[in-house]
Amino acid sequence: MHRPPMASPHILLTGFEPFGGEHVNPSWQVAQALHGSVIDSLPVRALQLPCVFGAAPAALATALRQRPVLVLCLGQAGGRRGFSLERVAINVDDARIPDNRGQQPIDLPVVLGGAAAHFSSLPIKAIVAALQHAGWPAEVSQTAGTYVCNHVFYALMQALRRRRGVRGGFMHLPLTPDQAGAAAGQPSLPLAVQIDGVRVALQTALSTHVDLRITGGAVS
Ligand code: PCA
Repeated sequence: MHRPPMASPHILLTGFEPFGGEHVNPSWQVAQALHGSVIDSLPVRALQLPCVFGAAPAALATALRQRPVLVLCLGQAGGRRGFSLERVAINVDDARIPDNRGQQPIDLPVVLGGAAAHFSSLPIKAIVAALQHAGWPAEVSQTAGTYVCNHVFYALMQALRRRRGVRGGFMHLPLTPDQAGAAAGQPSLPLAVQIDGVRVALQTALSTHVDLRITGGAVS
């Protein structure tokens, strides 16, 4: 009888294909660089997601069937200075620009009838603290936007509600210096720093079971 291969414990790390006129996306460059590395005895498996509403969570759902023990989804956020640990995914798609298939949903739910929002289950404060301790810019972000990243983040947390013990969340990354947006004046962070930062974030997520109680709030 044919049996599917046993899912072995691993970390799932996703990044996106380029979008919005850029030729690269640091989120995929970082995920690709860490593919195959081992963190706390767990191998990292990288997966590239299309920047497409619907297709991106579908690809993620297939990878979740392989039973990762930790899931970190990465995305590019032009304009952000450092590592942005997303606190919350909201149940709204509202695209400012079309996705890579030309879809531009406006004010549609990610999941029909789903909760208004889902929180990250990563220790976001501890990760921010670890990144800052290493000397890199990092902050808690109160919004992942309303484009494909928030869409994937919401779908991830919706799926993980039924996976006890599996933690997941989303981190936005700044541009790298060689991107068009950086040439146009947006802040950037070298790719090597982004790779090191994501490795530290994964290590911290695995070693922290109760998040730090330090402020990451914003007044507005
Ligand atoms: N960033 C976009 C989608 C893909 C990506 O890398 C976003 O922030 O929604």
